Amino acid sequence: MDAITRLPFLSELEEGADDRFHIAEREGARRRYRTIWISDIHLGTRGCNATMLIDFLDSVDSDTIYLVGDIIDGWRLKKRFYWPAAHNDVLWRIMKRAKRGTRVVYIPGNHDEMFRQFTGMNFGGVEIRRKAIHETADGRKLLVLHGDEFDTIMLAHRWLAFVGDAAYTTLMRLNVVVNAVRRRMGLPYWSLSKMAKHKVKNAVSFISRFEEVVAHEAGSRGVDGVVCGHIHNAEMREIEGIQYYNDGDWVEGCTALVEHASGAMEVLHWADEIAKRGEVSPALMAA
Ligand SMILES: [Mn+2]
Repeated sequence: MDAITRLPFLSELEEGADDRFHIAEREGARRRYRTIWISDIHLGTRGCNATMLIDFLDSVDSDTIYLVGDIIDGWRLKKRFYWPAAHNDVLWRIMKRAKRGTRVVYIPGNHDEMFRQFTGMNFGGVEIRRKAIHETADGRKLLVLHGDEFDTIMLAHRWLAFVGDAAYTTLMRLNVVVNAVRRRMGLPYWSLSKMAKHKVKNAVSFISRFEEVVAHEAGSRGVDGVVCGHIHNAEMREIEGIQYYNDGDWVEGCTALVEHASGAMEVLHWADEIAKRGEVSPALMAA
């Protein structure tokens, strides 16, 4: 076979690969939002729910997408290299989105702080920032940052965060096992640590304290609200006249924060969205 006859075959292959990544696009129109915020994906760890995130990315579209930190878990990767194909697929989709004209702003967190040295740079259409000010369609100014900036202010709670981290890692592992069993039984995704978090009084007070500190700091910077991640707890509430938004995580909560065309904000719980479709998709079954 000469080079010329091989060319159409090669381009067909590439198109095929493209289709494989855009199944949702053909099944129905993507939901369009003005802005999407996602964070705490922790690519490079077993806890990362890449399959659910791929399903999300294939179902939605936006003018702007903010990656609010802890996208790649450099800490974990340094200890043990773990990088399945699905984790590549997540990055591939985001890069492709940037190439197609979506504004992609990446604000590295503490787990991917190695990317903070590239602040102000632009990689393949992805802007790297330390923080950002987002203006909503209804004219509100929101400070967007990861949230680990407040860890020092939270110093009194540091021991708790440390103890919490070890327990959380164990819970995350358990969560993977529990959901693998649930999938096999045809049951929808269920968050173990989400439930545990709401049961443990200390964790709850840590979370509400964090939210108050972040809102207070945002208030002193003269913005209307703040969007962050870091504590893996999706939330939308007003604290001392400041709108506090947390986009959650893709380890167990599987949540995103979105802004509608009107400026209205919403937290999307993707496991619930999938459950609403009334069936477990083959892609999720195979995961
Ligand atoms: Mn973090």
